[in-house]
Amino acid sequence: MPSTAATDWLASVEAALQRRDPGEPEFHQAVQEVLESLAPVVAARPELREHRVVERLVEPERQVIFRVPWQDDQGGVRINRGFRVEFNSALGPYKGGLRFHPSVNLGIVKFLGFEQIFKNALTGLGIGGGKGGSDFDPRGRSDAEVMRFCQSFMTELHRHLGEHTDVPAGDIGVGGRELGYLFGQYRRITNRWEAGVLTGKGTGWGGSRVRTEATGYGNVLFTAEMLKVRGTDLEGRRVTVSGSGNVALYTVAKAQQLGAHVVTVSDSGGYVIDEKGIDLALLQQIKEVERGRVSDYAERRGTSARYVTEGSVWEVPTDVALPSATQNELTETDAIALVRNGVTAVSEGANMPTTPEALRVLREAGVAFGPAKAANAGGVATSALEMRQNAARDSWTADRVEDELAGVMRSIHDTAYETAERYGRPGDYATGANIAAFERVADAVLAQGLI
Ligand code: NDP
Ligand code: 2IT
Repeated sequence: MPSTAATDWLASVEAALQRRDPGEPEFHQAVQEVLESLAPVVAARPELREHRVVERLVEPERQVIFRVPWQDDQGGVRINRGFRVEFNSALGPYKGGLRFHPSVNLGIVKFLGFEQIFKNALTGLGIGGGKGGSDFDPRGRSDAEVMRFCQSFMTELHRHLGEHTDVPAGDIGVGGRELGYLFGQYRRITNRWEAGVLTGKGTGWGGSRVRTEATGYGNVLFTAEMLKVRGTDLEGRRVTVSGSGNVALYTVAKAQQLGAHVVTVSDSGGYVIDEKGIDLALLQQIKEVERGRVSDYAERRGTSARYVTEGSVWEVPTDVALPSATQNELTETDAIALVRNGVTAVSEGANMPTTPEALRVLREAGVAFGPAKAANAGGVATSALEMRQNAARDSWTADRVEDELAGVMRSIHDTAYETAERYGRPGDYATGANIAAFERVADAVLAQGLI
């Protein structure tokens, strides 16, 4: 099939999807970003169209939506909505995090689940793609309220899970505390010690060392690989980071270990610019112990730090930008500002933080761009290592896990880089990652028949 026919056909698949699943803009955006890359593959392999592999990949295998009733500390009845989208299990059990945030809806869970299929394929490990969550807002809730919510959520979700079936982990609003409550309730309902049913567990009860750090560490390692190709490294580089949650904190940590000068973090209220460099110990105390805000950091840090509530963190001049908060947080205007200020690399710790318009600006300017499904795959890869440890009833040292993580990130980098070259798009990691991941999943789907 000529490439233009392939492009037209992919556009028709996308148009059908938009008609069939209206009101899911983030899902459409994620699908479009992948399909845009696939014309050369579809043109070269007619069996993909004949067996309708692309149409099958954009349709989740199963979607579960459920009511989550719980009681607040005043005795009031609260109702939230729970989701689990089991997107694709051609390569292994559904795997992907749970997000608790008021913005969560089916379209957002589907975008995250769709991305997860390809991210997980890139790790080279045996994990399928899924995602879940709730519109529950943990902010301002007591530990007891979070526990009751998690118990109610798991009371429904447990029937869909299993170490060989579907294995959730954390995402926005779901960290160690929530995973503890979720695991406790799963164990209580099922009467099984089934460690491999959730990842990101505490290291004292089945969790892998370095899982907490893995997403941020992995994104910095991926960035270092991209810089290496360009004959440089992170030593002495000025770095800006957005977010101040799990991914952001360990992005700051690893960037600093590699000699970078990290000057920003943010949250939904604003950002902090700290010209002396982020004091990680203070930030961790405020975020991980006190569950505070970046404004508290600015207050306690002294004169080097300033809290800014106007404009965008991406207006701060930088060599390397690492968005680590949420989807569509880096817009076209932001990309123009970054390029004007001389950015050389942007790598996505968050899922889909860069809008399509912003990506176009970065591409045209020749900025090295690490797409989320490659750059932030260190978290889920380490989850797969946690599953491996659980299956063997084993517990690896931090050094061993970090070595494996570094190996996975290098391999993802090289796969994306080489695939982009092979398809005539040198340096285009986004296209390389999409094609390499799609081919791995598509081959498995084709081999397993009409399922
Ligand atoms: P956390 O809940 O730990 O932190 C989220 C951070 O992002 C907070 O600083 C939060 O600020 C900010 N944020 C969230 N939503 C918004 C919003 N709508 N606008 C502005 N800021 C926002 O989550 P994680 O660090 O785990 O996740 C961050 C990103 O990384 C997400 O895109 C997630 O999907 C992705 N990711 C996470 C992985 C993991 O292992 N945890 C793995 C791979 C990707 P505030 O407190 O004000 O809401
Ligand atoms: O987006 C992601 O890759 C995650 N939130 C981590 C998923 C996982 O199963 O570790």
